[in-house]
Amino acid sequence: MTTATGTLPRSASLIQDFLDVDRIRDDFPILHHPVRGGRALVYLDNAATTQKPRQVIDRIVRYYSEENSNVHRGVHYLSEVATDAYEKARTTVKRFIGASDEKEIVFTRGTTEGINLVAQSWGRKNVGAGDEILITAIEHHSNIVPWQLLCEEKGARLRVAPVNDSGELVLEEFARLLTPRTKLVAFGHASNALGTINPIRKMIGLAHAAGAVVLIDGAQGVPHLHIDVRDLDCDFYAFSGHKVYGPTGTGVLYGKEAILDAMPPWQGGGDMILSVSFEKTTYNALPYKFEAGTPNIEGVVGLAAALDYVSAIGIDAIATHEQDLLHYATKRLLAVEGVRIIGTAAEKASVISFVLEGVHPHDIGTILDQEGIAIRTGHHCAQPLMMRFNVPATARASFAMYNTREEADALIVGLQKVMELFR
Ligand code: C6P
Repeated sequence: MTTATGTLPRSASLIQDFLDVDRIRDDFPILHHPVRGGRALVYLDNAATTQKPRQVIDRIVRYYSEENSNVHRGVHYLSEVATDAYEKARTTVKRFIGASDEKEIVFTRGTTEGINLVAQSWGRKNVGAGDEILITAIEHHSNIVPWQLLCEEKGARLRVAPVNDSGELVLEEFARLLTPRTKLVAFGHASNALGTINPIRKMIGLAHAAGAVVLIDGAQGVPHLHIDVRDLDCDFYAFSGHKVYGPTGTGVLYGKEAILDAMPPWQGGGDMILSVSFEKTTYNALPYKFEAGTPNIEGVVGLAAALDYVSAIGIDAIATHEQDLLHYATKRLLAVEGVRIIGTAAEKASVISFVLEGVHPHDIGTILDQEGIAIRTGHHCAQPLMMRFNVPATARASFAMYNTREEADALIVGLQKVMELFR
């Protein structure tokens, strides 16, 4: 079974009907909404964003119908109700990722904002000229550019641990690149472009042994793997709500309390202060110090509903089902003439990147779209990784809890049509 560190279930392919997928699909109204002139939607773009269950949509409607107010500001009834809902959501997130305290849960707009927060606050304070930041070759731009900006500003050096031809981190190289100058190590839990699941427990151990602070980009981890930040012992873990069935514009930055406490605020405004005078401002306690301005209250309560939904189904059951789809679709794809899968790591999240000989990925995406099949094509915000594999772009199918083997079959039929058109 899935463990606290995010190991995938080994027996996945044996358990085809672990989830009641029909019942789950009933919870997602959009899956029953035809596209492209009446075609059934086959939504295989879940790594970009997941669809939302009725439980999340209804929660947002209820928030605006019965609870809407600003938080932490009013003494009136609605402000209390909204504040209560917002803070209860923090507790839900805390439990979901195994944090010790609500103070360690900072609400953000998404993974990107969480990483930028750490770069701008922790980074500016702790990284200096000649210091190093270590990332890996499979990072999303959101886990590259904030560090480049910081390095440029501080005269620090960005180092990159390589991946092998399967898209797996070369752990010995990663270890070799950790030096006494390494201040921070930042890596994805799982790759959005290839699916590779990193051996994060080992990586965290190595980074800590070298005296570095560790940030995990969990955008593609939280939707598929059980997360226990205390057990992992990472210093920061950032993720996006919209990739785990929650609303867009929501995210979480987990940080160890002592580390967050020592960090300066990164944005100024309402809610992050205790008192303001023209001479001096004192800052609010954690986590409010990092939540300047009116937050995305509706989004946060929707995110809590999404995490409750995932918990009720069970992340282990979801992982088992997704692994079944991954293995089934991989096998069927490999049987299609001209298909080459980019990213063949032993441990993968339910993401399959591929190219089709003689066909540009955008053409694949456009033709599949005419059949109602949604995949993503392009560089997946991981251009250095595309260069590593010598491809300008790939087609990417990514599976979620509501996908079925029949949808994987539809993808294969669609690809056969693509091949016929280009033959
Ligand atoms: N990847 C994809 O189609 P935001 O945009 O902040 O919610 O997430 C950014 C991000 C960071 N890290 C990883 C590993 C990601 O996959 C993403 C988002 C989407 O693959 C959109 S580019």
